[in-house]
Amino acid sequence: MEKRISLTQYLVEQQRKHGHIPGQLRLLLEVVARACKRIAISVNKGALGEVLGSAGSENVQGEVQKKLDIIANEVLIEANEWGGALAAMASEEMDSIHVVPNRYPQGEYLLLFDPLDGSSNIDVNVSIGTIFSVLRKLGDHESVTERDFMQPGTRQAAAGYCVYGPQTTLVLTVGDGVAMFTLDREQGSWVLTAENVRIPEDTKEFAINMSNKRHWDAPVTRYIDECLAGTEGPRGKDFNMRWIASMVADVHRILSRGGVFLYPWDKREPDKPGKLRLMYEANPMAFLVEQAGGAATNGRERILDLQPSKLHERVSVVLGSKNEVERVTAYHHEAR
Ligand code: AHM
Ligand code: MG
Repeated sequence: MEKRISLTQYLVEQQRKHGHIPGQLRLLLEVVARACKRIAISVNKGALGEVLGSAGSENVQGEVQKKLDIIANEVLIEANEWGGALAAMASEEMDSIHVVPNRYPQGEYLLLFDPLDGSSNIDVNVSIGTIFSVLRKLGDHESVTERDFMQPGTRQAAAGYCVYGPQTTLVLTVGDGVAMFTLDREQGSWVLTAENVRIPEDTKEFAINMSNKRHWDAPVTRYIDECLAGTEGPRGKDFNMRWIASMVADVHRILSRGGVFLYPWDKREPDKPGKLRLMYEANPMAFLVEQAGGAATNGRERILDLQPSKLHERVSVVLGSKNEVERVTAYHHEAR
């Protein structure tokens, strides 16, 4: 039988090989992975665990919270606050940051997460996930504030997601390529199942919510119309479309076989740059995609270069196969 490599072994080897994952970061990633395991158990129980349906509350962004949104948020906070690696956390489900209480030691990292991404899929038994991003707290000041989180995505020390699908898979980067770990439920362990993940530069598959077509900006309409024109059109090839409505699951497909994902700005909410959140959705996904040889922009600029100005900032997202992302981005620049 082939030798199985666990998440712990992978991280220890990364630490030895490059010396760039400090012990605290390694511990933190293991704790996040453990929390994802607990969330996976709740997700799997479904109706039997009374975890489905709405919680009857709204988050800071005015979205109805599902029971699992809240459960996943609590699991992540509880698992992470006592470990000593973190100074504070931020989440899609919390208005402001959660500073590690003084009864625990303060660490040097900041953790951001979308505890349960793709919430609209929870009750219909379709893939959902957890997305996370790790930043380092800069400076040696004691108290931590929201300002400490305002760092561009290039500063991420690690990022990843866990997809709760037919398999539970943890996908991770510490800035040295992308690795995937599948949860072995019998053993309760994460087993390395893909390393040095690469996204093909070209693709014939796009992911966008087509029902918003009438609200898009001209460059997005141009790009999608050209894909839809198939062999007769300027692209000279047929395209396939997929839309899971869980960014985690759509990005997982793209990391597995290529493709391009778009959630662009649209006219429904002209004052918002997009639907997805920069700091705990777009940034971690952009880091993973770039580490796998793909690209990620907001239509004009590289996502990882954007300087955030608030925790729940929104952004347009175009990510995936490099040549397609460059094409969409060029269309935006041409239209300027
Ligand atoms: P959520 O974090 O509240 O679940 O929202 C984000 C999700 C993404 O996972 C997904 O790509 C998108 O919203 C789907 O949006 P839509 O329902 O407009 O297709
Ligand atoms: Mg989300």
